[in-house]
Parts: sequence; structure tokens; C-alpha cells
Amino acid sequence: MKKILIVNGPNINILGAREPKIYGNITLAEIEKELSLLAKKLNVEVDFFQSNHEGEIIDKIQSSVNTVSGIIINPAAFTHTSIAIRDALSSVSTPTIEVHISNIYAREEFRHKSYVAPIALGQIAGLGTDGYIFALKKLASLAQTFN
Ligand code: CA2
Repeated sequence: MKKILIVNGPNINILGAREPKIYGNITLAEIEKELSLLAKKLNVEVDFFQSNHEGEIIDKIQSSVNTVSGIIINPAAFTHTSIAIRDALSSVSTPTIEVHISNIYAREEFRHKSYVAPIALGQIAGLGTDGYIFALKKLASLAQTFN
């Protein structure tokens, strides 16, 4: 069965607990449950990973090489700072969709820059947690078409 890796970066583990106006009330556990149910319907396997540490995210991306057909990543604040995460994603050459819960372009200027976007298949921002759903549907369909 094709596998999709779903990576969440720093502070996504406390989603739902604070700043509901920006990020909503949904928790990471609830997002992952919904994605698991969808993955079953789409006939793909999902591997969830969240870390507050840049190096751990890089290690996870590197170790996914040749084992996953797609990557969904919300690098959170590392989106705007991490050339290292971008390089790791480039190195594995796996179709990647960058997801942001909030519309990063409607927020502070420092959030307008994404180091990941230029090497991603696409970016979804501002559609809340539905962005993960749309990304999973797209990558599952790609995996079944091409791999
Ligand atoms: O909109 C997104 O998904 C972000 O990736 C979320 C990041 C932010 O740094 C990015 O610019 C956009 C923040 C992750 C969650 O941070 C929280 C902060 C307070 C309370 C709960 C979560």
C-alpha cells in the first residue's frame, strides 16, 4: 500500500489549546484521526510525525526516502527560516505539499516568506485544517496514478 508522510512542525502539538481565533479549536490528535479515516477510504497508509526540533524533522524526511509516495508538511515557524528542511525535502525528491492552517500572506510580513514553497508541488494556506484533507486527496491520487 502506498504511504504518505504527514509532518507537523513546532507548536502544532499545542493546537486547540491557544489562539483559537487564528488556528481554530481542533487539536492535532483530532486532525490525525480525521486523516486516518480518510486514508482508509483512499486506500493509502499514513505516517504521522510532529516535532518541535528542526533536526528531528530533517532526520524523519531523510529516513522516508524511497518508502513514501508523498509528503504533507506544515513546517510551522520553520517555514520562514529553515533552508535545512527545504534541502532535506529537495534531497528526497518526493512530491510534497506544504500546508498552513492560517493564511500566512494575510499575517505579519515575516510569515510571507516560505523557504519550502519553491520546491513543493504546491502550497495550501488559509483553509484551516481542511488543507491537510485536500493535500492527502491530491497525494493519494498522484501515488495511485504514477507509482
Ligand atoms: O498557519 C500555519 O499552519 C502556520 O504554519 C502555524 C505556525 C506559524 O508559525 C506559521 O507562520 C503558520 C504556528 C504553529 C502553531 O502555533 C501555535 C501558537 C499558539 C497556539 C497554538 C499553536
